[in-house]
Amino acid sequence: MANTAFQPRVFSGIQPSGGLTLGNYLGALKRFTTMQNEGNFETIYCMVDLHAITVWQDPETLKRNTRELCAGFIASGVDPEKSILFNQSQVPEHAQLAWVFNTVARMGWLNRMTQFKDKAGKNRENASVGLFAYPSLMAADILIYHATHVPVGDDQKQHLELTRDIAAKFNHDYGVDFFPITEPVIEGAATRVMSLRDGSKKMSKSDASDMSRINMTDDADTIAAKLRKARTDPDALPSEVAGLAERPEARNLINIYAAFSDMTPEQVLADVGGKQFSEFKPMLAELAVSKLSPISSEMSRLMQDQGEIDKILSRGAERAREITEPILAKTYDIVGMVR
Ligand code: AQP
Repeated sequence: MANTAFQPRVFSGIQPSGGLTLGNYLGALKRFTTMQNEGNFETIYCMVDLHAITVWQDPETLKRNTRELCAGFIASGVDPEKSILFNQSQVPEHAQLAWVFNTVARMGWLNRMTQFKDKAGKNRENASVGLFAYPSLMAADILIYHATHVPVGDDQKQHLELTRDIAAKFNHDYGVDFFPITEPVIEGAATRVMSLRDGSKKMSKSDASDMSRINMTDDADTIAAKLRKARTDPDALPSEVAGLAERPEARNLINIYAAFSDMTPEQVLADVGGKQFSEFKPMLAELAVSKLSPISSEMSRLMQDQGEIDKILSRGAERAREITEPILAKTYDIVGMVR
C-alpha cells in the first residue's frame, strides 16, 4: 500500500451535554485556539450534539446548550473565519460514516472502553446502544475529515486509540491507504482537570455537584467561593513536583494555575512552594477570574443574538460538507456501494 501523505488537519469536538467547564476550557478550548493561531494546521471544531443524545437530553436545553457552546468556542478565541466551526448533526456524513465504522469496529474493542463502563454504571443493560457505539461515531467525526491530529483531554485517549484501530482495520480489510492513523495531541499541565471536591474524579459538566466544577458562566464571586471551598489537605505547598505525588487535590490546583499562566507546574512551585492554601487559593482565584471573566461576558453578549449564532453554524456546516461529501462518496465506493 502506498503511504499517502495527508494534509495536516486538526479536528476536535465538545458535547453540548451541559454548560462548559474549566476542564473543557483548559483541556480542549484553550488548545484549540492555540492550534488555530499557530497556523500549521487547518482547524475544524464541532459541537457534537449526536454524541450528547447518547444520554437523554431535554430537547430545549440541548438547543440552548448547543448555541451556548458555539458562543463558548468563539469567546475562547476560535474564529469561525479561520477555523471551520459547526454542529455535528448539520453534517450528515458523520452519522453515515459512523454506520460503516460500526461494521468495522469489533464488539470486543468497544467492550473495553472505560468511558462506557463509567457512564453506563451498574445498569449496563439499560444504557443506550448509542452510548456503546459512541467511539465509532467519534472515529467517524475525525476520519470524515482525514484529520491527522486531535487535541483532547486525557480521558479521550482510549477513544483515540480505537479511532486508529478502526482506520487501520478499514485500510487493511479493503486493501487501501485511505484513512490516516490520527495522532492524539494530549499536552500541557491541564490534560485532566479534576473535581474540586474529589481529586480522584475528573471535573465534569454532568457531575451532580455544582461545587465540583467551575462553569465558564460562573461569576467572579462564585469562582472565588468554589476555589476557596475546594478540597485540599492541611500541609503547605511543596517546592517541587515530586512533593505533589500523594496529594491529588494540591496537584490539581497547581496544574490549573500552571495552565492558566502558561507555566509548567515546576515553575509555579518555584514561586509558590511553602505557601499555605489560605494564601494560594486567593491567588488562583484572582488568576482564574482574570482569564475567565472576559470569556463569560463575551459568551453572554454572543448569546443575545441567536440568529447570528445559527448563521455561523450553517456557514460552518456548508464549509465542512465541502470536505465530508467527497470523503464519504469515496468510502462508499471503496466499500462497494452502487452510487
Ligand atoms: N476535566 C477535564 N480535564 C481536561 N479535559 C477535559 N475535557 C473534558 N473534561 C475535561 C475535554 O473536553 C473535550 C470535550 O469533552 P466532552 O464534553 O465532549 O466530553 P467529556 O470528556 O465526557 O466531558 P464532560 O465534561 O465529562 O462531559 P459529560 O459530563 O457530558 O460526560 C474533550 O477533549 C475532553 O477530553
